[in-house]
Amino acid sequence: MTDKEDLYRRLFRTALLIRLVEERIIELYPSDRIQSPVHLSIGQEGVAVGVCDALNRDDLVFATYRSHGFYIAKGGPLGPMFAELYGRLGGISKGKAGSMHLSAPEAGLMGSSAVVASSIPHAVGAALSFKRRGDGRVAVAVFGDGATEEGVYHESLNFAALMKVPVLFICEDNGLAVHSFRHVRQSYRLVEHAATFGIRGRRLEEGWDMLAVRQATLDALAVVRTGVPFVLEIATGRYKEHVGVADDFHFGYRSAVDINAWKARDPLIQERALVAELTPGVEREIATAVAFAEASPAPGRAELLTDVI
Ligand SMILES: Cc1ncc(C[n+]2csc(CCOP(=O)(O)OP(=O)(O)O)c2C)c(N)n1
Ligand SMILES: [Mg+2]
Repeated sequence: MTDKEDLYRRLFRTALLIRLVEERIIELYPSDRIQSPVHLSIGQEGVAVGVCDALNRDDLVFATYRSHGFYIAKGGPLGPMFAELYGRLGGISKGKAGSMHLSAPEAGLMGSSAVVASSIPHAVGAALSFKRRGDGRVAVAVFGDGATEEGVYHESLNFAALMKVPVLFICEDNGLAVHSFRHVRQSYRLVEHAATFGIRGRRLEEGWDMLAVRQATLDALAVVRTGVPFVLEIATGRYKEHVGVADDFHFGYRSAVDINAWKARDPLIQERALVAELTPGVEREIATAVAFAEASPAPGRAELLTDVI
């Protein structure tokens, strides 16, 4: 196998793991064992996989409530992730954080938050600390297109540009904030907007293409590692409803046609032979993780006030 084929299989397997984990979540959800709301990233896996593969393990990612993909792609442990969704003691945060606040600091996923845009300034702060220590690491802020409408996004760009810190801003542009399309919400284009702060940027249309995302991230990181911010906007498609495990075409705000265009290019749908070959191993990994969560005890009263202050 060539290096390129090897790389593609590695990316593909991680993307498939994310997709099948979220499909398992869909199956489990009606049983009520998952104790938190879930924001699925089915359709968006290529972004998490391509970005994280380009990073070093000690580069830090700060993400959102829609971060199962980034948690897995950055190398967070799967059993503790399921246990976290279950609200169990074996969870990565002993069951107190849930799906929307995943973290795996030892793997470089520093944190994620349900409050839109709130982890963006944290990434900028981490980047400032890396700069002061001169240790060559970078911080990555991951956020949706809707998050760029929050004031703190603009403040963060300004501060990052002024202080010249090594932060990569990754916008996952799925075109939607809940049920609202981007064109009715925004009068700016992200790359041009970043340029007004003196920040270089790029928009990538092929968010389904893991190799293209990885290469665009490597190119952006080459700039960031010189000690300046960069904005990388990646177009992608959310297949499921905003929050929850169902489809949402019956709401009438969008039609399946919009998403079918993404599905037609989605390697996890189109490359059936590779999916069939890799699925059994991935399913075994997921079964072990779910069994870990099922066996993990619920936190008792003694845990009520630990780790919260
Ligand atoms: C500060 C804040 N305002 C509003 C909300 C409600 N809210 C949750 S997700 C969301 C849409 C965000 O869209 P986007 O940033 O594009 O991310 P996506 O859900 O598409 O991944 C909103 C408005 C919130 N959680 N936090
Ligand atoms: Mg969005």
